[in-house]
Amino acid sequence: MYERYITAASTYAHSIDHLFLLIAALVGFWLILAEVVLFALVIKYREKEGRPTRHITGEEKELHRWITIPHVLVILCDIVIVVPAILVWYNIKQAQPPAEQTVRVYAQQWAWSFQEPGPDGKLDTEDDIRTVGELHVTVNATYHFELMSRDVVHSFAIPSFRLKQDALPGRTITGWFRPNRVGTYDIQCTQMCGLGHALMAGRVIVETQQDHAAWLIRNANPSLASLPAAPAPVPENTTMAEARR
Ligand SMILES: [Cu+2]
Repeated sequence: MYERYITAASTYAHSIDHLFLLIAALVGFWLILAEVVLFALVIKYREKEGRPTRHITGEEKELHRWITIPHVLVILCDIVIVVPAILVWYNIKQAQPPAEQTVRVYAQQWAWSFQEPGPDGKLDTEDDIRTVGELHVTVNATYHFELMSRDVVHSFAIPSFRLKQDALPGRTITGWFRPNRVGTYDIQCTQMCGLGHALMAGRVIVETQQDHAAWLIRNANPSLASLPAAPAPVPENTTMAEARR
């Protein structure tokens, strides 16, 4: 629905978008109605020659209704927002579908670094691939991430996935995403974390299974991972992991 303005590249992006639309529609309806009524009353009861000002206490029944009826309606609208909001929250933040891959994300002033499993598919083994500023993932695979901060509070955000999660020093926070569209998307820090906060950008590269497998082979250490000895030629957009070798 918002594809014209912002790409949706994860399985839960649309449920967040629908929630935003619901909130905007309900809040927008009450905003416009309240402003129309306000200005209509201001114009209707403006100062007029010979009309005395009426003292209104708000205690009369017919005046009280101007408060109680909108009040009840706004509370009903709150319920209409809260119920789907809890469902979306539960599906994204509480329930975690089983992971096909797990990656580790480190936030620090002022860069993102990542640890991904190498060709063996397991973290914390010798063929792990470490990158700075670039996360490579496979399309249509469910990823768990373990998010850590090395210094202050940061926030790991991938707007195209509608993913945002604070990173807190001393804690490992887990979450998940499932990219469903091949492409390169921004990673941002969305928590003021110091002078270089605005420069703390990265990107996530969602690639096909074949491209990801080729990237793994190019970046894993062949002597450690028992991989084909001859790595593919280094492409133009050399990653940090590639540059390290
Ligand atoms: Cu920041």
